[in-house]
Amino acid sequence: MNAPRELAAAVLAGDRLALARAITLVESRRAADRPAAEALLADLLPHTGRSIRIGITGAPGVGKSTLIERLGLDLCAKGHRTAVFAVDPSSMRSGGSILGDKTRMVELSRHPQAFVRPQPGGDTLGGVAAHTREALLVGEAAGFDVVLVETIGTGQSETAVHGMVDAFLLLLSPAAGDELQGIKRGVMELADLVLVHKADGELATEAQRAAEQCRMGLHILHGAGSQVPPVLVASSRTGMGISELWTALRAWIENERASGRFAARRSGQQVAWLESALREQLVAAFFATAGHAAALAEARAEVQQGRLLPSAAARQLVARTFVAPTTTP
Ligand SMILES: Nc1nc2c(ncn2[C@@H]2O[C@H](COP(=O)(O)OP(=O)(O)OP(=O)(O)O)[C@@H](O)[C@H]2O)c(=O)[nH]1
Ligand SMILES: [Mg+2]
Repeated sequence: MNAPRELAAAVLAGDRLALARAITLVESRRAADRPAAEALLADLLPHTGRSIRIGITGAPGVGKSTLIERLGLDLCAKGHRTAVFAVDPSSMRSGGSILGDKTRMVELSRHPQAFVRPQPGGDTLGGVAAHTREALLVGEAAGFDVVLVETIGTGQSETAVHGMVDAFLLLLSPAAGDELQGIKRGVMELADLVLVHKADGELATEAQRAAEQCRMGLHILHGAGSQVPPVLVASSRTGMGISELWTALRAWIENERASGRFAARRSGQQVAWLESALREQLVAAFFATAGHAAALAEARAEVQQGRLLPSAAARQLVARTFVAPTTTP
């Protein structure tokens, strides 16, 4: 059961225990697990890429998890199979997992057509993003046709999540005037769709006004003649606007497909993934090369004492790596 080939077959057959095991394997930070993880992924790769991948971001507490649960349950009712992942920089610091201890997706986690994966804590952002990308592929191979990735809109993890999804949804609270100032311009620029959330009770009319303000803001941001992200209004509490959100997401993706941007974005993401993996592995290979620790310590001392220019020291260390025979990590 543990051999990668058997594990892959079980994942493809829809075995949930195998799915959880396979994801644990690709998320493992043990170097010894990498060959098995890569063998598994190689077997699964032909069965990936067929889902719709949606990233969901927004300030803490804006209701991302609640929306995912609501949308996820709706999608399951429509016959879809929904997988949920998270990239959460705050859990990387605390070592905890936001989906683990604060989950509001209780119902979705229990749904037979859903799979909710808490993020493993204690990793770097780059590490988590790489693991989430691979976990997402395992989910697709297991037959999930909608993948939702939650991330907090604080400015660093969005780029990583944007790099692995087909559509990027930004959630705003109805207090949009303040919100727009709090959300970094860069995050606004990444958004493919914007949703003013919690449009219920006393906030219902405020939410409509916020959406209007947001539309104007986006027109200025993107400039005349360019594609401006649709702005929607919804409440996960009442369910208002949730099916419209799905319709808008589908329409947006269909439009991307028809224009060729969908395929271009995915292939661009593959190349970007290659480049970041290459950088990571080069650094790892550098530190794994015999004698480099000593050479680096020596260079550090030289640089500290001002005898050697840091850029020149780096160049010498790199030259040494490419002259000497290297080992792969
Ligand atoms: N009024 C109202 N409250 C909501 C709605 N959706 C979520 N909430 C509430 O907002 C709070 C935060 O919801 P979460 O779904 O945990 O928000 P989040 O964005 O995932 O939060 P983090 O993961 O901590 O960033 C909870 O108390 C929810 O009950 C909504 O549509 N309307
Ligand atoms: Mg959440």
